[in-house]
Formats: sequence, structure tokens, C-alpha cells
Amino acid sequence: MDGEVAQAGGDTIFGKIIRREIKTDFLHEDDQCVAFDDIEPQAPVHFLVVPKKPVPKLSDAQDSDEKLLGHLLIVARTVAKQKGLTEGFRVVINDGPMGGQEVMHIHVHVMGGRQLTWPPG
Ligand code: D5M
Repeated sequence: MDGEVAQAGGDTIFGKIIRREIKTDFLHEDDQCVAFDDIEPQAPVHFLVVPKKPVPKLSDAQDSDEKLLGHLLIVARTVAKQKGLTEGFRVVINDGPMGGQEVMHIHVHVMGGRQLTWPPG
């Protein structure tokens, strides 16, 4: 585990979840990230994959975060399968105010379990 990952979390609600200051049932945890159900689900299945490294948003990510960002998608795929999303699902990363991001700790939304439509709002 590298030093940045070991710091685990920032000053957002997700930092508190990662540091277990807020009790949350993790669907997945490893040295780089956690996954847990979204508190305001927009679909029958809606979970978040959150890196322990407190990158505020995708547009703040560094080139050196390439492996970490790829890992988040692999975990999204794995947990989606565990959740039974065999017919498909949606992956979303909101970025900044215009992207509708509310929690400034980068996270991957995974939604499924109903027919999703396009475009989103
Ligand atoms: O999405 C932020 C998401 O984070 C939003 O769907 C609600 C969710 N959220 C906020 N607080 C919690 C806790 N405590 N547990 C689980 N989920 C939570 P964004 O992309 O930033 O708009």
C-alpha cells in the first residue's frame, strides 16, 4: 500500500466512512478502495466505489492515478456481478458543480436493477 492510499480519506463524509468514523456496511474493501450502498438510491441497486486516496474529483486526478482509476472500474464490475446485475448496469462519475457532484471525494456510481433511460437529467 503506498503512502497516499494509507492516509485514507479526507474531510468529506466519504472520508469519515473510509476511516470507519461513520458505521457503514462495506460491499467490498481492499487497500485502495471501498464500496457501499448509496444512501439515496436512484435504482434498485445503487452503490458507490470510493478510493481511499482522497482525490476530490476526476478532473483533479493525476496521470499517476491511472491504475487506481482502472481498479475502481474493476471493483465496480465485481460488485455489480455480486449484486446480480447480469443484464447490465450504468457507471457514472459526476465531476464538479456542472456535473452534479455533491461529495468532493471522487466516487463511481453503479446503478442497475431496472431499465435505465438516456439521456440522464
Ligand atoms: O453523489 C454523492 C452520493 O453520495 C449521493 O448519491 C448520495 C451519496 N451519499 C451521501 N452520503 C452518504 C452516506 N453517508 N452513505 C452512502 N451514500 C451517501 P454525487 O456524485 O457527489 O452527487
